[in-house]
Amino acid sequence: MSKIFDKTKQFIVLSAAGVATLPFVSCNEKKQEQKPLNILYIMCDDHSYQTISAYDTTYIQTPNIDRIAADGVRFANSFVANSISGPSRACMLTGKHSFTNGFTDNSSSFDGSQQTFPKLLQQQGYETAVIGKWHLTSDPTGFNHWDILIGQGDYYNPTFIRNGEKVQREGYATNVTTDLAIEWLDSLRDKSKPFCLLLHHKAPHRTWMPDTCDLSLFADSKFPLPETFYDDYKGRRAAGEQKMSISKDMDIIYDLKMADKDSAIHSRADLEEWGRRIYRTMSPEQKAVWDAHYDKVIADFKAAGLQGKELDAWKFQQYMRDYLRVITSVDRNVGVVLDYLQENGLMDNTLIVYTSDQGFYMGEHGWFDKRFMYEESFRTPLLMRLPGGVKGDVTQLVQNIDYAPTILEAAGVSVPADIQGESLLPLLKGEEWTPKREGLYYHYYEFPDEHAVRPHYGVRTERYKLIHFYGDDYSEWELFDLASDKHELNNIYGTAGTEQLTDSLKAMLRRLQEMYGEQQFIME
Ligand code: SGN
Ligand code: CA
Repeated sequence: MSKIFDKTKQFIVLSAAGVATLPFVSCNEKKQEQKPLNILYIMCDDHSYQTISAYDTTYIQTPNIDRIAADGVRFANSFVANSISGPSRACMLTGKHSFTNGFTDNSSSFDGSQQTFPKLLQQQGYETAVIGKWHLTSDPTGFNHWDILIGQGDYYNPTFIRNGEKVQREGYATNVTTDLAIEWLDSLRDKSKPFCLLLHHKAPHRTWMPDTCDLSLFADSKFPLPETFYDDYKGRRAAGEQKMSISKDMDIIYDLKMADKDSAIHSRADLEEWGRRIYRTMSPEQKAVWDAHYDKVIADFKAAGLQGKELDAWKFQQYMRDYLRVITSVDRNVGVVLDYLQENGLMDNTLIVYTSDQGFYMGEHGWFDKRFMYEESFRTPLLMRLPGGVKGDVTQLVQNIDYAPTILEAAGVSVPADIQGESLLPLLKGEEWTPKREGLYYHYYEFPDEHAVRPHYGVRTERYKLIHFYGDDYSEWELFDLASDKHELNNIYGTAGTEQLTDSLKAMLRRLQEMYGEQQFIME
């Protein structure tokens, strides 16, 4: 933990209600008031750490998200337990691995009768809300207020379900979600209670549709192709079999918006049909602005007649432009919420979290999407700003099952013994932290839909990663030394000299599976 600045003048104490409070020093520093700790948890869908400037400045500046990092902790090694939306959200809510919380893939339905951290906070007197993407199929439980998108939700004029009632709302999803959050913070909640708000943007999920005001951004940018864009997947069978390649699977019409008016461009039949329908929720005014931008791009694309690697490179550039435009809107909207907290005196008693439901491929290995235990999708951005906490980088390996115990402990609510994650609060306060787990356990289950990534589980330590891809008549092990092979191109499983290392990682994997109760997945 490198501490840039340590504000240890403030201490967390417990109020009579059992809720954590921070001593508050008024402007003239004479009067001491006790303020309970609020929670603002912002989570985007598929927001890669590569596109947050607090992590990486290659592609974009995100000054507002960076405000959270600048005034708090940036987790430099933050990971998920299962790199896909619903499962990831269930891990985050319960503090438990997928197998334990029962939501293993996106076709699952969340058992809302189980323990979650919002429910525990609510029982201790918190006012709780979830606004935006939910994606857990069953209705939210443990929230005083919920206003959620249906499934993935639409980018334009999306329909929300507010406490059970469907309401279609005009506008762009990221702006609308922010407005609903501010409305709840400002006028719907019971202000006599501390709050816990889960603000879940659907952006920047596929198909990366920008707000009309951001369409012209990045038009002239040329983004560098990732080093591994033309990966040949040698020695990594499952990586070679996926269907999430920019070259082969990213659709010109559906993903890259080349839905020309004279229907001269064609792509995969089902995706072409969907691609021509992604505008169905737009108003004529929104569509007119959209067309004024894309019609020209479509005309240029047709005229260029690109093939092969030139077409691949064009697809990458177009993907990046749309994705980064969507991020620009996310960042602007994060700024709106931070400004609201600032203007309403809530900065000094609110824990602010920024994260994503998983990482995302920005062309690394030639891919979009997530799912694999490889670094870009196993990692996820994580920034936490605790009033009175430290600022700087945390380098220890942390995981999204740790969020629930961290938030509970910060709120002064006791952490139930069955939670599998470990509280990161000591790290936010600049204290020593030694996790009970020896390494990170990961398990991805969804197959074959939608991107043909084989189910796999594995363990990651600071230096090594061992993965087992499995299925009927399918068993492939991969071992990487991240110190010498950060892009995970060289599978050293089964090579001479790795026997002892492999045995010790397999033994660690077994111990982790035993600790988390998933022994039936131990395979040879
Ligand atoms: C949709 C997307 C997939 C994506 C999954 C899961 N297809 O099905 O590309 O992998 O969601 O994403 S789309 O045609 O509907 O855009 S997740 O983040 O929600 O798990
Ligand atoms: Ca996601």
